[in-house]
Amino acid sequence: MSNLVNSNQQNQNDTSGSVETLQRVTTPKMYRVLLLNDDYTPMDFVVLVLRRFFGKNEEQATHIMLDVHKKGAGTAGVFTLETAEMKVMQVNQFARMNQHPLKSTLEEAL
Ligand code: TYC
Repeated sequence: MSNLVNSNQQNQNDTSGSVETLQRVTTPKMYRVLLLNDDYTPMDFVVLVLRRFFGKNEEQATHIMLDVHKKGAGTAGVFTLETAEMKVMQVNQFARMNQHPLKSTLEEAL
């Protein structure tokens, strides 16, 4: 599927791919930022991360943290690719700086 706007004169009457193209132009792909469970990062630190980088309140952050703790992974937020990549970098750097093994990653939200 093309990410380009259909501006080529020769292709003006070729509507194949137009719906997908318009959807892509107007609706960016979204990405989930996941937090991964581990055995060592303190629960309070994960709650802090969710509040600091994902704008969660104490109750929301605790709920997400416990979900990750029980299930192995969970969604901290859903963003465009550029923002999701930035959040992953910030979380992983902040965890490293505080010597915790906490990791975040991203996946396309379908
Ligand atoms: N499992 C950790 C503990 O028992 C807590 C934890 C939760 C760690 C979520 C990482 O993404 C995480 N201290």
